Amino acid sequence: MRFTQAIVRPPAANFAAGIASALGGGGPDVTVALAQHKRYCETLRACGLQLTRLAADLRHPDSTFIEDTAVLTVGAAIVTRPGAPSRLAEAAATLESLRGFYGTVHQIKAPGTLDGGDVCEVDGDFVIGLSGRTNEEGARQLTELLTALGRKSVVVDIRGSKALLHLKSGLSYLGDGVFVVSSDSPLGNALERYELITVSPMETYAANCIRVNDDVVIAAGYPKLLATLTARGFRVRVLAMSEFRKMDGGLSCLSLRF
Ligand code: CIR
Repeated sequence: MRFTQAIVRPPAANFAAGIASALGGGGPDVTVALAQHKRYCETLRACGLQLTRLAADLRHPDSTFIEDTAVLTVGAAIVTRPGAPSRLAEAAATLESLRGFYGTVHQIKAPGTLDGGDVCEVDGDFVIGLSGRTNEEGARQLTELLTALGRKSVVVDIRGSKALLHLKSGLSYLGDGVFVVSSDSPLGNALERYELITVSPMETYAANCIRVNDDVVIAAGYPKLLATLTARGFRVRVLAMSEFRKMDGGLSCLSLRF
């Protein structure tokens, strides 16, 4: 699938007040995070995307992780209801912005909760993860909306995988039948039809990467995955993500691509 647009939101000055990674690693440096975000935006542009940049939001220190606020696919936009109470109101700005691109914008309603990080599109169909953020009702509403659009979806339960905040913390679909998955992926047989590139346990964070048109973007510091993808014929771009990692965010989380 080819993308032409992305919506991004830079980290606010109080980014460090967001929900930190349970894995530790210390608080993020906002100046470094801003520089990393700038490079991220430049890279999306280099991959052919036009960027819409929402204003940084001091009321929501996690709002740079804008992926969690919507699910976008060809012909449909669904604004989510993020599962962390401190993030619930982030979706309002996304809704506003998406109205400029989509005639109808659907919304997940209470008591449903759903984070975009738990939704992976695979050639027009969807995998939806039940997680600490996405509940059964949120997954049910999304499934219903997708079914009405003629799309198939499968719900998988990742709540037993404590290392995974979201479904896409441990898996990325690169297109052409290829997934990148963490070694402890709970999906097992669900993906048996696909080619799986399994990241080594030392490189688990790198399982969150993004295909943007002709390029794959991965986090810096994961040489094995870089070598595997390059050998497999992908054109790979590498971005420093250290400050977002400290807040449990990965490459997919920093944009809505459509
Ligand atoms: C959070 O805990 O919600 C943020 N600190 C990180 C969200 C990362 N988003 C994502 O994986 N889609």
